[in-house]
Amino acid sequence: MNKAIQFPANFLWGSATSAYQIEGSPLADGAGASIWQRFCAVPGNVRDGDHGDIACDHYNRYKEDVALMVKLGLKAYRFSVSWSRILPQGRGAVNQAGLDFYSRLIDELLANGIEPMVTLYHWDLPAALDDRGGWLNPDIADWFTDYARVLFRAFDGRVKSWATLNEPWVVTDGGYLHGTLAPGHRNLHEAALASHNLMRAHGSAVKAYREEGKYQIGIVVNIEPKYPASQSQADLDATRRADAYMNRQYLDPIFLGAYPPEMKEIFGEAWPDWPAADFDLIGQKLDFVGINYYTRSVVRHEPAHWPLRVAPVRQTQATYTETGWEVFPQGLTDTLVNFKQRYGDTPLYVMENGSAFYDPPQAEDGRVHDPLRVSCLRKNMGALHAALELGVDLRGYMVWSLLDNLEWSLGFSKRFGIIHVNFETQQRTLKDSALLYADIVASNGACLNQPV
Ligand code: PNW
Repeated sequence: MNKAIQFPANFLWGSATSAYQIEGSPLADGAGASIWQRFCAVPGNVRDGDHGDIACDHYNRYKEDVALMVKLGLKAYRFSVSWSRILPQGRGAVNQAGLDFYSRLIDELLANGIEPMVTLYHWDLPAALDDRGGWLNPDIADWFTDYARVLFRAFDGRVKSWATLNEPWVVTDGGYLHGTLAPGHRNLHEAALASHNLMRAHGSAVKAYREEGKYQIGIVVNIEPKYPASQSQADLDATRRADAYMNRQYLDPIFLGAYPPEMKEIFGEAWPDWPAADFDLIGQKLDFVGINYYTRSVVRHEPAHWPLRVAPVRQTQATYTETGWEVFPQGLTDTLVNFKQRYGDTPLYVMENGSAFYDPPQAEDGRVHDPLRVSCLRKNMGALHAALELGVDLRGYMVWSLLDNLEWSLGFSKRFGIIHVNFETQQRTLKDSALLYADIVASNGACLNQPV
């Protein structure tokens, strides 16, 4: 933090979004429904009954949104493809009009010198596949691979950076263990199965990419470093379980060939001995790993909490964001350094990092002042730079998010954007954090050395 900040000349600065959170028009041009469309339609699932039917209307306004990226000087854009736009039934017939939308978006990015970074799965499973069991059906590894091949064949070359899954942990924990996200199940046995099938699907798609593609493929995981609330053995064990469940569950099988032993401690008989051959598939070599970092967690032993027996401990001196996440920039450095120590030198990208805060009403000067987000961004940049200084092979940073958007079950109530979206008028306004980010990108971080 003390050293003058200067990122490498080729550092890839960008922003991230996901399909269901911004696109709107979920059934346009022959698309099939996704589990998120279904989930939003059930009263009580999403705050205020919000849904993604319109969202940021990005499906129609993508050119305007790319123009905003140009204005900010961004060099990359991470977005996801909606599986059911490409394959309305999840498998079988390809919907050309769905491919055409992403083709137009990719062309618009390339014409403006912005590198497209595509995520194949950011949680919006085709509803037709959920009807066949979704992530619980072992056939999903093949369904996902067939879908991935369609995209590789259509776009590889124009797209040079692919990610299979966004945050498998959230897919399982929210979708199959606690039921807070689509498809809303709450079942320990299902969570184990969904996790393993996600990893099989990931590995299978990477394998297919080696036949179809020429550039880079990786995975994106969310990492939340865990710190013990005390040095008692019970708290240390709780920390180990929490870390295994959230952080090591998906990276260990890829890089070390096995799930953490804690999985059985947590899941008991719901965690089977998986076929050994699956780990050859899961362990495909990756070109990069994407890390999403938002917060840390200080944890203690709590026998009443199912199934981890872990409870978070609120930090009385800390700032918390609107999603209840502690502002803890040091955790970003720790996360990147820990990755290097445990798994070695794979190129890393921070694929998401950001914060939800209440944005005061638009000021008279027509600007959106978001001092808390600005402060977080500055601190996170220091933490990011510190990781580079410590020798982490870090290639780029994607801020979450380009636009305020549908924050899943929290609806539109939480704003993560560096660009404000008025959801009544669809007007976009750069927040102060966007202006700061533009300066960071233009100066490769050097602007952060000036006193505020
Ligand atoms: C990520 N957690 O979700 C997602 O990739 C984005 O789509 C989302 O909008 C963003 O972060 C902000 O929430 C996460 O509980 C959801 O640790 C939950 C957690 C982490 C990431």
